[in-house]
Amino acid sequence: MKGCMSAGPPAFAGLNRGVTPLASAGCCWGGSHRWEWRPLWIAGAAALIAVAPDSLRAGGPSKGLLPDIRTVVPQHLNVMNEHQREILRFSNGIANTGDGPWRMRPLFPVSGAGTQDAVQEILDASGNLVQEKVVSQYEFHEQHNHWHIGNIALFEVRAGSPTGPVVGGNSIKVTFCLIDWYKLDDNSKTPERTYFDCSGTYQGISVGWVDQYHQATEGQQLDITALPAGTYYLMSTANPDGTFLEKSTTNNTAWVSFQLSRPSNGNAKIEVTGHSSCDTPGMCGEQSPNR
Ligand SMILES: [Cu+2]
Repeated sequence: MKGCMSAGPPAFAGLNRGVTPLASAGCCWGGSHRWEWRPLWIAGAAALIAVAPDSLRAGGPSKGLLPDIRTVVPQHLNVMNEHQREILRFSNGIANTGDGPWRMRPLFPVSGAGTQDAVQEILDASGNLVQEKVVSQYEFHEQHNHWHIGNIALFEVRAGSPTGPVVGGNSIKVTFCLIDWYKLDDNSKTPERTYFDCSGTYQGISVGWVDQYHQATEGQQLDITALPAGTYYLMSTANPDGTFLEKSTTNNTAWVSFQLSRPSNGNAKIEVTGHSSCDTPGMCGEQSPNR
Protein backbone atom coordinates (compact mmCIF):
# COMPACT_ATOMS: atom_id res chain seq x y z
CA MET A 1 0.00 0.00 0.00
CA LYS A 2 2.74 2.37 0.98
CA GLY A 3 4.80 1.53 -2.09
CA CYS A 4 1.71 2.24 -4.10
CA MET A 5 1.32 5.73 -2.79
CA SER A 6 4.95 6.59 -3.35
CA ALA A 7 4.35 6.25 -7.07
CA GLY A 8 2.65 9.62 -7.33
CA PRO A 9 2.05 11.95 -10.20
CA PRO A 10 3.37 13.20 -12.48
CA ALA A 11 5.86 10.45 -13.29
CA PHE A 12 3.55 7.45 -12.89
CA ALA A 13 6.69 5.47 -12.18
CA GLY A 14 5.89 1.86 -11.59
CA LEU A 15 2.17 2.39 -11.65
CA ASN A 16 0.36 0.16 -14.06
CA ARG A 17 -3.24 0.36 -13.04
CA GLY A 18 -4.81 -3.01 -12.65
CA VAL A 19 -2.24 -5.10 -14.52
CA THR A 20 -2.33 -7.64 -11.78
CA PRO A 21 -4.38 -7.77 -8.62
CA LEU A 22 -1.13 -7.26 -6.74
CA ALA A 23 -0.09 -4.16 -8.64
CA SER A 24 -3.48 -2.56 -8.29
CA ALA A 25 -4.21 -3.55 -4.74
CA GLY A 26 -5.79 -0.59 -3.08
CA CYS A 27 -4.22 1.94 -5.35
CA CYS A 28 -4.57 4.14 -8.26
CA TRP A 29 -4.15 7.60 -6.88
CA GLY A 30 -5.37 8.07 -3.43
CA GLY A 31 -4.35 8.46 0.13
CA SER A 32 -1.78 11.16 0.43
CA HIS A 33 -2.86 12.92 -2.75
CA ARG A 34 -6.52 13.01 -2.02
CA TRP A 35 -6.35 16.54 -0.61
CA GLU A 36 -5.66 17.85 -4.09
CA TRP A 37 -9.25 17.56 -5.17
CA ARG A 38 -10.82 18.55 -1.89
CA PRO A 39 -11.24 22.21 -2.91
CA LEU A 40 -13.32 21.04 -5.87
CA TRP A 41 -15.45 18.88 -3.66
CA ILE A 42 -16.08 21.75 -1.28
CA ALA A 43 -17.04 23.95 -4.23
CA GLY A 44 -19.43 21.23 -5.38
CA ALA A 45 -20.96 20.85 -1.93
CA ALA A 46 -21.46 24.60 -1.67
CA ALA A 47 -23.16 24.57 -5.05
CA LEU A 48 -25.44 21.76 -3.94
CA ILE A 49 -26.65 23.88 -1.07
CA ALA A 50 -27.02 26.95 -3.24
CA VAL A 51 -29.13 25.30 -5.96
CA ALA A 52 -32.61 24.01 -5.28
CA PRO A 53 -32.69 20.19 -5.53
CA ASP A 54 -35.73 20.23 -7.83
CA SER A 55 -34.03 22.34 -10.45
CA LEU A 56 -31.04 20.03 -10.30
CA ARG A 57 -33.10 16.94 -10.93
CA ALA A 58 -35.15 18.52 -13.67
CA GLY A 59 -32.30 18.38 -16.16
CA GLY A 60 -33.57 20.46 -19.04
CA PRO A 61 -31.64 23.19 -20.78
CA SER A 62 -28.64 24.16 -18.75
CA LYS A 63 -25.75 26.48 -19.09
CA GLY A 64 -23.51 23.68 -18.00
CA LEU A 65 -20.32 22.72 -19.74
CA LEU A 66 -20.60 19.28 -21.29
CA PRO A 67 -17.78 16.84 -21.90
CA ASP A 68 -17.24 15.27 -25.30
CA ILE A 69 -16.31 11.64 -24.84
CA ARG A 70 -14.23 10.15 -27.65
CA THR A 71 -12.03 7.14 -28.28
CA VAL A 72 -8.37 7.50 -29.12
CA VAL A 73 -7.25 5.17 -31.92
CA PRO A 74 -6.42 1.92 -30.09
CA GLN A 75 -2.73 1.15 -29.69
CA HIS A 76 -0.35 -1.73 -28.94
CA LEU A 77 -2.34 -4.51 -30.59
CA ASN A 78 -0.85 -7.94 -30.04
CA VAL A 79 -1.94 -11.56 -29.90
CA MET A 80 -1.11 -13.67 -26.88
CA ASN A 81 -1.64 -17.38 -26.38
CA GLU A 82 -3.23 -17.78 -22.98
CA HIS A 83 -4.57 -21.10 -21.71
CA GLN A 84 -5.05 -22.51 -25.22
CA ARG A 85 -6.89 -19.36 -26.31
CA GLU A 86 -5.74 -16.67 -28.73
CA ILE A 87 -6.26 -13.31 -27.09
CA LEU A 88 -6.09 -9.97 -28.88
CA ARG A 89 -4.82 -7.37 -26.45
CA PHE A 90 -4.76 -3.60 -26.98
CA SER A 91 -4.53 -0.29 -25.16
CA ASN A 92 -7.71 1.78 -25.09
CA GLY A 93 -7.82 5.51 -24.48
CA ILE A 94 -10.89 7.62 -23.82
CA ALA A 95 -10.47 11.36 -24.30
CA ASN A 96 -12.57 14.31 -23.22
CA THR A 97 -12.46 17.01 -25.90
CA GLY A 98 -15.52 18.86 -24.63
CA ASP A 99 -16.14 22.07 -22.72
CA GLY A 100 -16.36 20.63 -19.23
CA PRO A 101 -15.14 17.67 -17.23
CA TRP A 102 -16.68 14.22 -17.38
CA ARG A 103 -17.39 14.21 -13.68
CA MET A 104 -18.88 11.27 -11.79
CA ARG A 105 -19.63 10.46 -8.18
CA PRO A 106 -21.36 7.64 -6.33
CA LEU A 107 -24.89 8.46 -5.14
CA PHE A 108 -23.90 7.54 -1.58
CA PRO A 109 -20.48 7.30 0.03
CA VAL A 110 -19.17 3.85 -0.86
CA SER A 111 -18.21 1.27 1.70
CA GLY A 112 -16.79 -2.19 1.18
CA ALA A 113 -17.63 -3.74 -2.19
CA GLY A 114 -20.89 -3.86 -4.13
CA THR A 115 -22.78 -1.74 -6.64
CA GLN A 116 -24.65 1.53 -6.50
CA ASP A 117 -25.86 4.36 -8.71
CA ALA A 118 -23.35 6.66 -10.39
CA VAL A 119 -24.26 10.33 -10.75
CA GLN A 120 -22.86 12.56 -13.47
CA GLU A 121 -22.37 16.20 -12.52
CA ILE A 122 -22.43 19.09 -14.97
CA LEU A 123 -20.74 22.28 -13.82
CA ASP A 124 -20.90 25.80 -15.24
CA ALA A 125 -17.89 27.94 -16.06
CA SER A 126 -17.68 29.10 -12.44
CA GLY A 127 -17.62 25.55 -11.11
CA ASN A 128 -21.21 25.61 -9.87
CA LEU A 129 -23.20 22.41 -10.14
CA VAL A 130 -26.04 23.03 -12.61
CA GLN A 131 -27.19 19.51 -13.44
CA GLU A 132 -26.84 16.03 -12.03
CA LYS A 133 -28.25 12.74 -13.24
CA VAL A 134 -27.94 9.05 -12.46
CA VAL A 135 -26.35 7.65 -15.63
CA SER A 136 -24.55 4.46 -14.63
CA GLN A 137 -23.34 2.36 -11.73
CA TYR A 138 -20.34 2.32 -9.45
CA GLU A 139 -19.23 -1.31 -9.27
CA PHE A 140 -16.46 -2.74 -7.13
CA HIS A 141 -14.11 -4.59 -9.50
CA GLU A 142 -12.58 -7.59 -7.75
CA GLN A 143 -9.68 -8.17 -10.19
CA HIS A 144 -8.58 -4.54 -10.08
CA ASN A 145 -9.51 -4.14 -6.42
CA HIS A 146 -11.03 -0.69 -6.90
CA TRP A 147 -14.21 1.00 -8.06
CA HIS A 148 -15.27 1.04 -11.69
CA ILE A 149 -18.10 2.78 -13.49
CA GLY A 150 -20.22 0.66 -15.81
CA ASN A 151 -21.00 1.01 -19.53
CA ILE A 152 -17.94 3.07 -20.30
CA ALA A 153 -16.93 1.39 -23.55
CA LEU A 154 -17.77 -1.36 -26.01
CA PHE A 155 -15.11 -3.52 -27.67
CA GLU A 156 -15.84 -5.55 -30.79
CA VAL A 157 -14.04 -7.38 -33.58
CA ARG A 158 -15.81 -7.11 -36.93
CA ALA A 159 -15.01 -8.95 -40.15
CA GLY A 160 -14.22 -7.20 -43.41
CA SER A 161 -15.33 -3.66 -42.61
CA PRO A 162 -16.24 -1.38 -39.69
CA THR A 163 -19.87 -2.37 -40.24
CA GLY A 164 -19.19 -6.05 -40.89
CA PRO A 165 -20.51 -8.84 -38.69
CA VAL A 166 -19.22 -9.09 -35.15
CA VAL A 167 -17.08 -12.21 -34.98
CA GLY A 168 -16.49 -14.72 -32.24
CA GLY A 169 -19.15 -13.33 -29.94
CA ASN A 170 -16.70 -10.51 -29.41
CA SER A 171 -18.83 -7.71 -28.14
CA ILE A 172 -17.81 -6.72 -24.68
CA LYS A 173 -19.05 -3.86 -22.56
CA VAL A 174 -16.40 -2.70 -20.20
CA THR A 175 -16.22 -0.88 -16.93
CA PHE A 176 -13.42 1.49 -16.00
CA CYS A 177 -12.14 3.54 -13.16
CA LEU A 178 -12.09 6.96 -14.82
CA ILE A 179 -9.05 9.12 -14.12
CA ASP A 180 -6.85 11.69 -15.85
CA TRP A 181 -4.07 9.43 -17.09
CA TYR A 182 -2.20 11.55 -19.64
CA LYS A 183 -2.70 14.78 -21.57
CA LEU A 184 -4.33 14.35 -24.97
CA ASP A 185 -2.15 17.00 -26.58
CA ASP A 186 0.67 19.17 -25.34
CA ASN A 187 -1.60 22.22 -25.07
CA SER A 188 -4.27 20.55 -22.92
CA LYS A 189 -6.90 22.99 -21.65
CA THR A 190 -6.61 21.63 -18.12
CA PRO A 191 -3.01 21.87 -16.98
CA GLU A 192 -3.35 19.89 -13.77
CA ARG A 193 -4.58 16.36 -13.17
CA THR A 194 -7.91 16.51 -11.30
CA TYR A 195 -9.14 12.91 -11.20
CA PHE A 196 -6.73 10.23 -10.03
CA ASP A 197 -8.56 8.21 -7.45
CA CYS A 198 -10.25 4.83 -8.00
CA SER A 199 -11.31 4.44 -4.39
CA GLY A 200 -14.99 5.15 -4.96
CA THR A 201 -15.21 8.92 -4.69
CA TYR A 202 -15.14 11.35 -7.60
CA GLN A 203 -13.95 9.88 -10.88
CA GLY A 204 -13.75 11.50 -14.29
CA ILE A 205 -11.76 12.84 -17.20
CA SER A 206 -10.81 16.52 -17.40
CA VAL A 207 -10.99 18.47 -20.63
CA GLY A 208 -7.92 17.66 -22.69
CA TRP A 209 -7.05 14.48 -20.80
CA VAL A 210 -7.18 10.79 -21.66
CA ASP A 211 -7.93 7.79 -19.50
CA GLN A 212 -5.97 4.88 -20.91
CA TYR A 213 -6.23 1.25 -19.95
CA HIS A 214 -3.04 -0.43 -21.05
CA GLN A 215 -3.06 -3.61 -23.13
CA ALA A 216 -1.62 -5.64 -20.25
CA THR A 217 -4.54 -4.77 -17.98
CA GLU A 218 -7.01 -7.50 -17.19
CA GLY A 219 -10.06 -6.86 -19.39
CA GLN A 220 -8.21 -5.23 -22.31
CA GLN A 221 -8.74 -8.26 -24.48
CA LEU A 222 -10.92 -10.01 -27.00
CA ASP A 223 -10.87 -13.72 -27.75
CA ILE A 224 -9.97 -14.38 -31.40
CA THR A 225 -9.34 -18.11 -31.05
CA ALA A 226 -9.63 -19.96 -34.38
CA LEU A 227 -10.64 -16.89 -36.40
CA PRO A 228 -9.81 -17.65 -40.03
CA ALA A 229 -7.20 -15.58 -41.87
CA GLY A 230 -8.61 -12.33 -43.18
CA THR A 231 -9.19 -8.64 -42.58
CA TYR A 232 -10.71 -7.58 -39.28
CA TYR A 233 -11.60 -4.39 -37.45
CA LEU A 234 -11.10 -3.81 -33.77
CA MET A 235 -13.88 -1.37 -32.88
CA SER A 236 -13.88 0.64 -29.67
CA THR A 237 -16.81 2.86 -28.72
CA ALA A 238 -17.00 5.07 -25.66
CA ASN A 239 -20.36 5.75 -24.01
CA PRO A 240 -21.90 3.01 -26.19
CA ASP A 241 -25.43 3.40 -24.82
CA GLY A 242 -25.35 7.19 -24.91
CA THR A 243 -26.31 7.31 -21.25
CA PHE A 244 -23.56 9.71 -20.17
CA LEU A 245 -24.27 13.38 -20.82
CA GLU A 246 -21.99 14.78 -23.52
CA LYS A 247 -21.89 17.15 -26.50
CA SER A 248 -22.06 14.50 -29.21
CA THR A 249 -22.37 10.74 -29.37
CA THR A 250 -21.59 10.60 -33.09
CA ASN A 251 -17.81 10.76 -32.61
CA ASN A 252 -17.36 8.05 -29.99
CA THR A 253 -15.92 5.18 -32.04
CA ALA A 254 -12.37 4.54 -33.19
CA TRP A 255 -11.10 1.46 -34.98
CA VAL A 256 -7.96 -0.29 -36.08
CA SER A 257 -7.95 -2.70 -39.01
CA PHE A 258 -5.62 -5.67 -39.07
CA GLN A 259 -4.75 -8.57 -41.30
CA LEU A 260 -4.88 -11.89 -39.51
CA SER A 261 -2.73 -14.65 -40.95
CA ARG A 262 -1.90 -18.16 -39.88
CA PRO A 263 1.64 -19.10 -40.87
CA SER A 264 2.76 -22.72 -41.01
CA ASN A 265 2.65 -23.23 -37.22
CA GLY A 266 -1.01 -22.23 -37.25
CA ASN A 267 -0.69 -19.49 -34.63
CA ALA A 268 -2.53 -16.26 -35.35
CA LYS A 269 -0.37 -13.36 -36.46
CA ILE A 270 -1.72 -9.86 -36.93
CA GLU A 271 -0.49 -6.89 -38.89
CA VAL A 272 -2.13 -3.50 -38.41
CA THR A 273 -3.24 -2.13 -41.77
CA GLY A 274 -5.13 1.06 -40.96
CA HIS A 275 -7.19 3.06 -38.48
CA SER A 276 -10.13 5.41 -38.31
CA SER A 277 -9.53 9.07 -39.11
CA CYS A 278 -8.27 11.21 -36.28
CA ASP A 279 -8.01 14.97 -36.15
CA THR A 280 -5.09 15.57 -33.82
CA PRO A 281 -1.89 13.67 -33.00
CA GLY A 282 -3.39 12.93 -29.60
CA MET A 283 -6.58 11.42 -31.03
CA CYS A 284 -4.40 9.33 -33.36
CA GLY A 285 -2.73 7.86 -30.29
CA GLU A 286 0.64 9.51 -30.70
CA GLN A 287 0.84 10.55 -27.06
CA SER A 288 -0.33 7.16 -25.85
CA PRO A 289 2.13 5.76 -23.29
CA ASN A 290 3.00 2.07 -23.60
CA ARG A 291 2.67 1.30 -19.94
CU1 LIG B 1 -9.65 -0.91 -12.79
